[in-house]
Amino acid sequence: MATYVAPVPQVSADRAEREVRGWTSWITTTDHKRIGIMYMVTTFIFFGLGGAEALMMRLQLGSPNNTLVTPQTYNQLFTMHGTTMVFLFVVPMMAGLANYFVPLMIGARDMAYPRLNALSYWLLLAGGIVFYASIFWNPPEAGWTSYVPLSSSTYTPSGGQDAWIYLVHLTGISSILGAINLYATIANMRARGMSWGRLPLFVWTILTYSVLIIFAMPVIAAAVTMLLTDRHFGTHFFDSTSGGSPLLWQHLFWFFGHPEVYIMVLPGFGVISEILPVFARKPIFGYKAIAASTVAIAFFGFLTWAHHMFTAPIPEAILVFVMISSYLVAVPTGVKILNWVATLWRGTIEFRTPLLFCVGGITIFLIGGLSGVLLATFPIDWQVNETYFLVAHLHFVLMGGAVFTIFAAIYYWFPKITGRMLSEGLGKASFGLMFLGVLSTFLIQHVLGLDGMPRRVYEYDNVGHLKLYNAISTGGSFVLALGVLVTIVNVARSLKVGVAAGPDPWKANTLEWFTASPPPANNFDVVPAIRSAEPMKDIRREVDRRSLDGRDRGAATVPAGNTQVGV
Ligand code: HEM
Ligand SMILES: [Cu+2]
Repeated sequence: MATYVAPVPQVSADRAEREVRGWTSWITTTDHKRIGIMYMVTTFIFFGLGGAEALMMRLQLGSPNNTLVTPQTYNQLFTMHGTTMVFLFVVPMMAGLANYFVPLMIGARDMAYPRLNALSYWLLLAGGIVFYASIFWNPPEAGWTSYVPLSSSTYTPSGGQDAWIYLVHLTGISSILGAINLYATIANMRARGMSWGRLPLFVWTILTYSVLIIFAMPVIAAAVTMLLTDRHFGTHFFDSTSGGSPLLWQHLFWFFGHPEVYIMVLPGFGVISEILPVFARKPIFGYKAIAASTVAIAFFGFLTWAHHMFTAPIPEAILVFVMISSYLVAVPTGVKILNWVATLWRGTIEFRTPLLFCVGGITIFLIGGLSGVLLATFPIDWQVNETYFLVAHLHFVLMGGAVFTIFAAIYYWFPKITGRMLSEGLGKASFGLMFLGVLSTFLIQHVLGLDGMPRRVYEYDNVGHLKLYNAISTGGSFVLALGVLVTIVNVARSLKVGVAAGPDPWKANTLEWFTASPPPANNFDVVPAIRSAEPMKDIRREVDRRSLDGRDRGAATVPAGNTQVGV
């Protein structure tokens, strides 16, 4: 393997040097990489809070008729937990990853609108602070779905519900601005030669994520505004006693809520599509099918919202339509999974931590997808609606599609962000604990649901196997938490003592590996022309060919990233 050392570009090094210093440089930054890091750190802290709330709930449910928390506190816990995980962890974590990596992967020097980008981050933080401030008064307690009349001023007059509304507003504006920014960046700032057919698959999913946000978020923004005026300004949009329609809330919420699921999992699918070919040492199988299935999932995702409302008074003909469109989503999803399997098939597989999290994530997601097909069959949904079967389903989907893929992304991209490798040993331990933790926490909940245990209850009687099953689930949640902790330790440790990564530790395919780790402020001094969907392979091949030729033509002809690039 030849090492090509490009001339050190003084200008960018100076600029990078000047920008790094001091905390004020962080709060005033418009650099997409720093904004990306702030997103990732902030959302991971919210993941910790949401996780602590989950553990408190699982402790309460650990034994029958437990009195650790009051019924009202339990309501507040599941509301805070669900809302935090969706609005303050997964969606903005994906925005953070996109922020950091989209410009690097397409060979751009920043996002299209850097200041708007900073605004998006600060709005997210403001939303989180407004929401969490409510724990000092009265946290919201109407669930992450805030169904009326539970969320009306009659049932929950407390300001916590209003804090929830502001959270949705602020994070919603943040997401919309971020999505416009990402879309503009991807549409306009790609390197020379990077046609749509050569766009990295992660970038395809972020493009789709952005379009979904732009279509879905305004709907929930309108809905929560109507809820706000119902609560405080005498309107009756959702008030059935004055001619309003509670069902309207459900339609508006789920018209946003179902696409929100794809907003949460599609970027994770993009991460999988980047990582599998690198660790199978083969090109991705079915690039076009995977890109097209992303768009297809997003399209069908807008037709299925009423599968969350199968028990509401809706004509059966419509339920049948919704059931069939929900099945249709499974088709492009299956296409993706088959292509991933084909990518691994006969590959020279290296079982490193990023790959383990991908394969584990696919497995977990698949279980959630299977129970999803069952739930989309409305006669089945009528039986298990609002039971732990649903709690199991949603956690399998989000754990596999979002949490595991986020961890895969952390292990894959940490070397790029920090210049240091994470420990493989700790990484594998973390993966093992988290995988076992998810299975033991949530598999048994399918049975709990079939046995009739309703969701959102703070206690249960000691009948049947409820005690045993709940104890297993609670035990599992602590194994899962321990697994997360191991990764936190791994990150903290590697920041200090991690082995230097160099620009391209995985011999990967996409352009972010062309520049130094961490990349300098301007990302690239020279952006190479793109000739395929795997530009780094082209570059490595080119360098090899030149060194075999025995003649090195120097910086003028071999495109080089920054400072020192060994390829
Ligand atoms: C860290 C592991 C996790 C554990 C142990 C856990 C546990 C729980 C528990 C006990 C509930 C309440 C069930 C009920 O009483 O109905 C719940 C609800 C929920 N969780 Fe999790 N959870 C975890 C991670 C996640 C993640 C990562 C997400 C999303 C990305 C998530 C999203 C939700 C949602 C949306 C609800 C429904 C809230 C509601 O009913 O309003 N959870 N979870
Ligand atoms: Cu749905």
